[in-house]
Amino acid sequence: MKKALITGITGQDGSYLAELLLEKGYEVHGIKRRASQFNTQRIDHIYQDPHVESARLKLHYGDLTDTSNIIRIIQQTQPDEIYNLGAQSHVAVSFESPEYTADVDAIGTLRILEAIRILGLEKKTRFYQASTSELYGLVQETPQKETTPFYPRSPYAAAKLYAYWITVNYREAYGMYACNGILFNHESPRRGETFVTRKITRGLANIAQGLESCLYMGNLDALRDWGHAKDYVRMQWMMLQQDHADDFVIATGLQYTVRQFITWSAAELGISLHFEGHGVNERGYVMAIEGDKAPCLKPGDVVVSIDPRYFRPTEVETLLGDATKAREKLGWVPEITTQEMCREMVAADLQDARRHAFLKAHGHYVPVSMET
Ligand code: NDP
Ligand code: GDR
Repeated sequence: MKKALITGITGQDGSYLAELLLEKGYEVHGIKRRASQFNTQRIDHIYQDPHVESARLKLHYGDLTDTSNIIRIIQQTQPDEIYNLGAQSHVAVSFESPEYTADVDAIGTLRILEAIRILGLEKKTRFYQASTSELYGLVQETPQKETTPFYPRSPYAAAKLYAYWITVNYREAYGMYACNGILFNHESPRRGETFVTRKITRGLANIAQGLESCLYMGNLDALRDWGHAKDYVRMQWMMLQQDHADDFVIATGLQYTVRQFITWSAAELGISLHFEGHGVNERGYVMAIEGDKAPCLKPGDVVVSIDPRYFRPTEVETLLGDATKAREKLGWVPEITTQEMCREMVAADLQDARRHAFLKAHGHYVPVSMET
């Protein structure tokens, strides 16, 4: 039985990847952080009682900032494959906590690679690094592919740049099987609530149910190439099954604006939006309401407004990926379109919002957090 170790197993990608590897018969080890509240919601449905001998999902307390902890977990588990998905993954937050972001995202990667070397596992353990389209930042070429020069635009991207190159370096220096997946944005109903797609689907669903009144947004003109996380974790696994380690761009090859994603999400909820303008201080936009799916709104209500707090000191305006290499060498193509993904996210958030609205109507309301 193959063994995999996933850092970031409690995150969006970690949860989908753990599901996939369990389906494939792996023994899956995951690193979770100690927190003051439960933080395993995304993997609770695949939890296995560790007291049962046949359990194939095993969690270990740990942190990418803790070298001895990383070495010990890798020593104990002796994994065939390590997927390094753990990260302070929020670009805007990286401007607030740049040093921590560098420690986790850059040096955390080095810690794992060094642990593999210290433990003499260079020939046994294959390594996947969660690299990112943010490396392209101020884009030098469109669409972006494996050979496109990098130009990071945030502390997050600069940290991930180090992680990218140290992965390449350990492959070249020590013959390790170490790969970078340069993944463009990918989303799902499990996406963190503060990333733009989820913020939109959750916020609008709450508004449609009368739980909130307005969605405060940053740059609506940003263009992103959004895929579905399920498609992308499949590729993470495929990358570690090749004869030779290599780096691959993973993307859909289509891009849309944040505004377009808002429009789709609203349409799913029966809300038709009218964008009057998009200056920093202009109060946005809704307007006509169609159908009865959003009973709490009336025509003219403002449901989207711009809040300058959500603008970044340096923005990545446009990203568009070219995944030709992944298609030709690995036969990978995304199966879920951006619009289908949006529909799935809205449906999941609407279900949650309805549950909250029902509780509220019966006096059991737990406030939904909107601090994003
Ligand atoms: P999430 O933010 O959903 O998950 C991040 C995971 O990392 C969580 O499990 C989190 O734990 C864990 N983590 C955070 N800090 C530490 C730490 N100090 N030590 C150990 N674990 C830590 O990210 P995604 O699942 O969306 O992304 C997975 C990876 O892919 C990340 O590295 C991200 O940077 C990268 N990436 C993501 C893309 C995307 O569009 N989703 C695109 C390209 C790259 P906890 O649950 O406790 O917070
Ligand atoms: P990104 O994702 O920065 O691309 O990083 P995010 O969803 O945060 O932003 C996408 C774009 O939307 C704009 N935007 C807003 N973003 C947020 N979060 N909140 C807002 O209110 C808002 N309004 C507009 C942003 O300015 C940006 O242009 C994600 C993360 O998953 C990274 O870890 C990963 O590496 C990259 O995707 C690829």
